[in-house]
Amino acid sequence: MNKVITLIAALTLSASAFAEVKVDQPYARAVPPGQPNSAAFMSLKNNSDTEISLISASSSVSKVAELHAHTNENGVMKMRQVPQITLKGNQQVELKPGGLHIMLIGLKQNLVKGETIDLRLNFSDGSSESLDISVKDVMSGMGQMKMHNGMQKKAQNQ
Ligand SMILES: [Cu+2]
Repeated sequence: MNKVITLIAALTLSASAFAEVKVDQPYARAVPPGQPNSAAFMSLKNNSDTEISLISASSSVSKVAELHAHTNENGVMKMRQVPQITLKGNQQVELKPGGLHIMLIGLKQNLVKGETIDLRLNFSDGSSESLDISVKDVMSGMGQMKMHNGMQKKAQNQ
């Protein structure tokens, strides 16, 4: 299936003019009906010289939004909640499948590809940003690992 088209995110950022953190290409993972959880991803860029942390998030589509990280423990990908996602001065941090993400726990509705959901980010400097983010098909961590292995095989054959 062609995933390229889904890369064209419908970005409708309504960031505050005072926000020091720039949010780029935010999106949420489409999940089939009945799935209790999903996740949101994006790129965060700290445009100030001082450290700012993403300290919490919320969305009307889920009961809770938690900040999560993935760690690889002996080849097993594990997910854990982190208290914050720290952006050093002028640092850019990627939230992406298999890495840092915003976990949407206790979904109140289906997340359907092509739709838009709200997401609010709260930062340690007291600023917050309300985003409308698009829902896209995202491969699961498992799918990614399979693809990775496949690519390695291909490289060896060349
Ligand atoms: Cu998670």
